[in-house]
Amino acid sequence: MVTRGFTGKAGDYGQSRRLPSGQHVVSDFPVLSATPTPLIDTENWTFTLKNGPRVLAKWNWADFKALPQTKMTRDIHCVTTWSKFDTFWEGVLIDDLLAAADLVAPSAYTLAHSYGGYSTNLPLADLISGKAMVATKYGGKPLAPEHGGPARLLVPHLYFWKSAKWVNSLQFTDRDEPGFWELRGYHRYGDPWREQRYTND
Ligand SMILES: Nc1nc2c(c(=O)[nH]1)N[C@H]1C(S)=C(S)[C@@H](COP(=O)(O)O)O[C@H]1N2
Ligand SMILES: [Mo]
Repeated sequence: MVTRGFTGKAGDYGQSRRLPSGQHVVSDFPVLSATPTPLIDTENWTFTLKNGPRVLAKWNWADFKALPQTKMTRDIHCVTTWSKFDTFWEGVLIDDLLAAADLVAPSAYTLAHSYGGYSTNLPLADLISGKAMVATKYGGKPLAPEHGGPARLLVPHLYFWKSAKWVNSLQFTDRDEPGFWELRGYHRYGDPWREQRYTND
């Protein structure tokens, strides 16, 4: 499989415009997890929208799969320097979740939480307007457990640690509160195009 971007020399216009500084392209799909893979049965899976501790809306798997499903092909960029082009996902846009909950967002900041205890902070603005989804399929197939199945957040324009695997809730917070990696030295926002890898970048 050869495409123009991959074969161009360093500095080739097409690739440099597409590959953020300090990144290299991979064709495999590395697995990066801080914890063992939790095995979650879709029978028991739920996804909750919260405002602080208060539940705003909650879906089980069947209800979630009945929401509008959207396809997305995007490049992804991991802070450990690999990037993968043209990854193909399907799931529910955050816009469609908020619409289904008939919700006016109560704050501008969120924390995504996962089965297993992982979390990551995201401004609401980075989740809406078609930018992000809760993905349940990758490459046309149900999302594999090691990549976050049954469902993961996909926020492809930020470093991939923001795309919480095994996601089970999105919580509105009054302030921007750091999550798992942000408390351990990773950047609060994580824009790969500005190389926001670590806290003070
Ligand atoms: N729940 C959870 N989500 C997570 C992580 C994790 O350890 N736990 N790792 C993050 C990091 S650092 C990266 S690079 C991506 C890796 O996703 P992948 O294993 O599908 O490549 O998931 C992110 N989401
Ligand atoms: Mo990562």
